[in-house]
Amino acid sequence: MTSATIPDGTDTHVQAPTRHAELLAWVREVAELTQPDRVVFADGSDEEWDRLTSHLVTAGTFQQLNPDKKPNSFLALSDPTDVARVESRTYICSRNEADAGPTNNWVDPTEMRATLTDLFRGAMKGRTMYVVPFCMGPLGAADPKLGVEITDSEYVVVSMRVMTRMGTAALEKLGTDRPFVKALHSVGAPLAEGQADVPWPCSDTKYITHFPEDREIISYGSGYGGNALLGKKCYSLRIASAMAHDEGWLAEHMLILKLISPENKNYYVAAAFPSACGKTNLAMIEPTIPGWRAETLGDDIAWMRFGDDGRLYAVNPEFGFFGVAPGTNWSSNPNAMKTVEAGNTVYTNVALTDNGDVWWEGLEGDPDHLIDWKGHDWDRESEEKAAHPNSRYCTPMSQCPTLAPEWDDPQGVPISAILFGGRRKTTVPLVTESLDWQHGVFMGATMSSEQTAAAEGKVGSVRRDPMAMIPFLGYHVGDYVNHWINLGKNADAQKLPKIFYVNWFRRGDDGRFLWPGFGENSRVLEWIVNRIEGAAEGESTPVGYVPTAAQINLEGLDVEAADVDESLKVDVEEWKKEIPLIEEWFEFIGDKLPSGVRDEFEALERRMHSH
Ligand code: GTP
Ligand code: SPV
Ligand code: MN
Repeated sequence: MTSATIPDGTDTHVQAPTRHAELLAWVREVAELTQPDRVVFADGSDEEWDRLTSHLVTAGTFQQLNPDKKPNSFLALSDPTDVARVESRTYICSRNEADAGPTNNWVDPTEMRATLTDLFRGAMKGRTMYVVPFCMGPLGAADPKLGVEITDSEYVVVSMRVMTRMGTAALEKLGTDRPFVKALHSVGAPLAEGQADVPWPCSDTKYITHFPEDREIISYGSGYGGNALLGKKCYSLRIASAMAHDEGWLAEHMLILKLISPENKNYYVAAAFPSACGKTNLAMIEPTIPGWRAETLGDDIAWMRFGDDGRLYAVNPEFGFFGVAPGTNWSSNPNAMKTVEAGNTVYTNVALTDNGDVWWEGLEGDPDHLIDWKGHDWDRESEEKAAHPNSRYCTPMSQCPTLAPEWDDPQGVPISAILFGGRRKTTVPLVTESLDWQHGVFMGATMSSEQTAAAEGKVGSVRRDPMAMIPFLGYHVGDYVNHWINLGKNADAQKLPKIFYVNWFRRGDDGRFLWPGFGENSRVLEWIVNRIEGAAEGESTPVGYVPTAAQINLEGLDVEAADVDESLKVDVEEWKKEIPLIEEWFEFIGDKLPSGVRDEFEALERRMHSH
């Protein structure tokens, strides 16, 4: 189907493989503004992958890894200033400032569009402009969630092929008039006539902007992950959360996991932990307790809506994993290792070994010599880390050995439990069951975590991060929490998932983790499932139901009993220190904080005082 031509910056014309009038008009408009040397529609084929990866190798962006170790896989080393999401440069440009809320940067949309138009003028000179049609979630959905990313980065095109259902199939779904999210991206590094390119083009000026009412994204200046792969955080969380608020569903920063009990019963669990706090690891868990098995449905994002039967169903909108490399190894996460070993993987900012393989801190092996993520020689005496703490692998979900067979089902899977969790050295017990939905929403709304390397900022400082969504909300945080409360009010309480709060990261005085984590987290999951079935005991504490060490299955676990006790301890004096922090947080949220959450806070205070 060739029916339209697109002029590029050199006034040659490209045959466009679509008759979608709005798409064609937009592509034309962007090409005229950005002046690329050529316009290419991405089809998602193997031929295209080979062509683009070869191009990236020639350009020096990619190094081909040793095919005996890592078939069809590549290493990219980014510019050292372009290594993580840039929250300070991320904007929600709602029409009214009040709708962006206190947690987001806001600029008037007209003003922001004017700024961006200036930046995008000629921004793709000397480059190719790719038009990348994609679908978030199964292509077979009745109402597929479509998008088109226009980008001048080949790295983005190949990464989008791994992370989304991309290319011809998505373009066919677009038909001639299906609505889609416009996602415009440029690395912001035009090339003058004859100017040589750098391996990782980007700009010091960065804007990651969202226009929630227009369902539109414009990103400038960064080539990295969540800043540039616009189907991920920008679409599937920030724009989708605004859609979900309007349409009565949820777009969440959650993994989706299937647990299979020794009785062969399936339980689906969704869990929200902030960036670099354990979602991928839990999504691919290998249970250590006999009889239990686990399968993976998603490791970062869940879209959830109520089914006709009144249960909450979750779908993973993504098609690949963009996982944290450091700490991933054959014992902590063997399934992630098997997924990447199958090949077809793009690594960013990990280290290169002398035999053309990759290495990062925490991986098995003790290399003498490496090329580090900055491209410098590295040996064991080196002070700097070989891999950046936020280095990542980008790998197809289909290669995951524990992938659940229902992963591509547009229906999704019915969720029995929702877990919230953060990274807290103190105070927060290993696991706490909420009293009911509203109390669970309060737990989610007040959850807190120590800052990680997944975004710019001081690593380790504690911040409130409701439902792990603070960096990803497309609207006002108070309206968001209220949306959660209302969904619970309108649902059948018996069918709602139970809500739990977990903390794998509590530490002893010497800084050691009190709980071994990883596969051993299956012991906590077993307690959670047994609570759902009414088959496990827990103690009633001021913060919720918390098991004693005797109430969870510790058989065969090689840990000091005192550490397990400490990991489960509810220390009311420590919790009292949280009270002013929560008050401060509520003040920050302001008038839109739902009364139900305030009621839960007052009830918590009362329970603590009468304790
Ligand atoms: P994003 O992709 O940024 O959203 O991160 P994520 O939530 O998927 O985090 P991931 O599973 O990649 O884990 C991040 C870091 O936490 C890694 O270094 C892991 O080794 C570590 N981690 C994960 N689970 C556990 C655990 O149970 N205990 C401890 N101590 N560390 C863990
Ligand atoms: C996160 O930071 O939560 C990620 C990585 O999953 S990114 O795609 O950069 O957002
Ligand atoms: Mn994430």
